[in-house]
Amino acid sequence: MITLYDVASKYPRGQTWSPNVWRVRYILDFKGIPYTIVPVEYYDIESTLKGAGIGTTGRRNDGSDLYTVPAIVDPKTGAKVSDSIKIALYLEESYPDTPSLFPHNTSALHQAFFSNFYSSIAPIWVTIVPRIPLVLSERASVWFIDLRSKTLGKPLNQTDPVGEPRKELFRKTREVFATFDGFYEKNGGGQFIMGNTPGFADLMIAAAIQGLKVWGEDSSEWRDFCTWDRGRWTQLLEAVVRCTGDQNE
Ligand SMILES: N[C@@H](CCC(=O)N[C@@H](CS)C(=O)NCC(=O)O)C(=O)O
Repeated sequence: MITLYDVASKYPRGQTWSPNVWRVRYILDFKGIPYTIVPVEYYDIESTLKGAGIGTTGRRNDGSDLYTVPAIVDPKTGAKVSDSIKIALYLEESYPDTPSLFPHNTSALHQAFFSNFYSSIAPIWVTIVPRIPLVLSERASVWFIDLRSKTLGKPLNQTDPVGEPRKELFRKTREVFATFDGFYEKNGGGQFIMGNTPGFADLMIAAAIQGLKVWGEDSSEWRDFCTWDRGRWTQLLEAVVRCTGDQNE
């Protein structure tokens, strides 16, 4: 069975806050591939992945190696893969008898669509990152605050925009979602970008929406977001949850 390394949190076992990990979970669930989750504290990610023989996904600002979750080990093929998009493509290729993420040969379109969506909403994560320590264990939260304050060049609790810049950020993010709502509107009916057929872009967007829940489901940000585009985004999330089912064991 596939092992999926996740970042440990205060969430109940089997749940995650990380949009990157949600991407892989939705894909495994959608394809019906069983997996087991190994939660790893933030400060242990590097040593755990190194120990499992999983490679880096990049470099930190200071030039040191960066190890990230999600990462998977697949005993069926011996593959060890990190980076959510690489994992997605690996699963698509290695499990050809499962539902395709790219029906009717739409790999390029799905990837381009999602890539555009993701880079367009990227500025909003500045409001999520300072809230991540709240969902981590105490030690991991200290570690995270220290690391992010160093990489961001100021204390993490001073990075969340306030006042007019915050309003402007939300206005712009809402416009991005409205643009993508316009694309979904042209799908000929159904909740997914290809109508009634779910695909890669829907799962990836749902994972991003999961990430926004780090605001807190009782927060004014999340409650407001749920009203955007006539509730399109929470409905998409529900539709993705319905078509995936949880294969985590
Ligand atoms: N591009 C990567 C990003 C993954 C990522 O940033 N993961 C975070 C957890 S959500 C991580 O492991 N960070 C480790 C660190 O910053 O030390 C992907 O899509 O998988």
